[in-house]
Amino acid sequence: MENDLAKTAYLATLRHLSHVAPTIAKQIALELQTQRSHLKLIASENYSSLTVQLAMGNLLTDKYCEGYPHHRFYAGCEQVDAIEEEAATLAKELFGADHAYVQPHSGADANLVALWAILTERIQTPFMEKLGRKNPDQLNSEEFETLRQTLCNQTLLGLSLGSGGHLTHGFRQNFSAKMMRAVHYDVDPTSHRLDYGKIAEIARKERPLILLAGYSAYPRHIDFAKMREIADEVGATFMVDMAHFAGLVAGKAFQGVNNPVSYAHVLTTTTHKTLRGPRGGMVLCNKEFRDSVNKGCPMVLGGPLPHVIASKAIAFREALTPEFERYAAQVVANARTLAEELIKEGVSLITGGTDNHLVLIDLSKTPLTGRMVETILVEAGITSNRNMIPFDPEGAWYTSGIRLGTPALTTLGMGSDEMREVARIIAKVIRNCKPESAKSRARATIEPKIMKEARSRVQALLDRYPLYPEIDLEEVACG
Ligand code: DSN
Repeated sequence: MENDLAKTAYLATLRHLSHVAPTIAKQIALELQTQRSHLKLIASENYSSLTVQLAMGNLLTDKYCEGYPHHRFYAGCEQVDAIEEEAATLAKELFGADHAYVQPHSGADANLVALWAILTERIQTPFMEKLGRKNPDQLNSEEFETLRQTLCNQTLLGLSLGSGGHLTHGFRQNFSAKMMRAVHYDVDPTSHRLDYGKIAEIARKERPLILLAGYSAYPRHIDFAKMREIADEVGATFMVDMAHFAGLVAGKAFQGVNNPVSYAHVLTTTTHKTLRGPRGGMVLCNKEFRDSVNKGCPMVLGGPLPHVIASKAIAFREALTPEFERYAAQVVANARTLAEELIKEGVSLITGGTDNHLVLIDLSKTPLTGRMVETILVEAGITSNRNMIPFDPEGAWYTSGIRLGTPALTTLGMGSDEMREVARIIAKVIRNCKPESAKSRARATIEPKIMKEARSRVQALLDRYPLYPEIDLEEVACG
């Protein structure tokens, strides 16, 4: 995938670090070794290209550029303006969006910017207009307090954390539930799928300012046309958090009513999951929200990271290629094969399968918790994460679920045969795993013979699909 120049530059950087900061270089090398010795099945992770990584290591990190292109609070932003405009233009082309704001440092930050922009456009602006003032600075204390209370009392309706939503979708311990009045919809208790009739019923009762769709752990498609209809019926702004599946949208694996871009007023995403870019976030929106979204920094965010924005531009360019479309289709095909084989092997899945890149194993009918299985799988050389299943009796720490995702293994080049082997290894580990004691919800045991077999089968897969084969750590001499 990478050319010789990228390899040379990457190795030179590591070699340099090993001279000037051996402890840091050593941890980077160890991280590579760890990632090389495990099958990465964390649904929200991926492997970015060496070029995406290299683009972040430069002097752009030294530049302050609060504001947005051609409207900055610092001098000397001409180059940063050009880079940010290029990244935004590529993002718009990739997703077919009216406007792209590429500054958010993460998906959570992107969500904050989006919520704030919607509150600004829909509540603050009309409030100011009614009083004949331009901005909140011109309000007296009493008026400002009324504005503040009005903003806080607006309703956000999103998928509950337990049903696969995200912390920033109004989870009570998160800021999103304190800046607004948060209410939730759940998945159906039996099918574990979204029930659009029920969502419409809740929306009619709650009259939300914002209807939010999107997930971190929901293995099925969302019908965004239906969600938009609900939003329109109750006069809500429709926001979609596509952090998990943005790469599947960009790569055209999600089309029609499953592609949210033409249905949502505002969309948010991370750039490092299925999209395979640098760690970061982004907001897409229609023209109505553009001006408020652009003011995300400095009103919501700290200073932009121009070196990361440069890398986002590289990633968007990579995602505009036919190779990326093939990748996105394979991510979905691999998840489906993984799910089918797990079921064949007797593993229970939430909703009985998947439409996207993730699979949610249901351990609730076993004596195991997600915490136990997560730990045992890491010993076997598989990284995944424990995750709540809908209405989880074990809560968020121990959980009754394991979330698996195919974006990273697909990047390595794995296909259906490999997914079947991965499923069989995981199923065998789960079948042979037992709680360590009646009291423990965290620790499990497994026969050493089974563990040894699992490890060697994992290693056989890793040997065939090496991570960053261009990088020879011996050459770097930082170990
Ligand atoms: N941490 C991300 C995930 O794993 O889904 C969401 O924030």
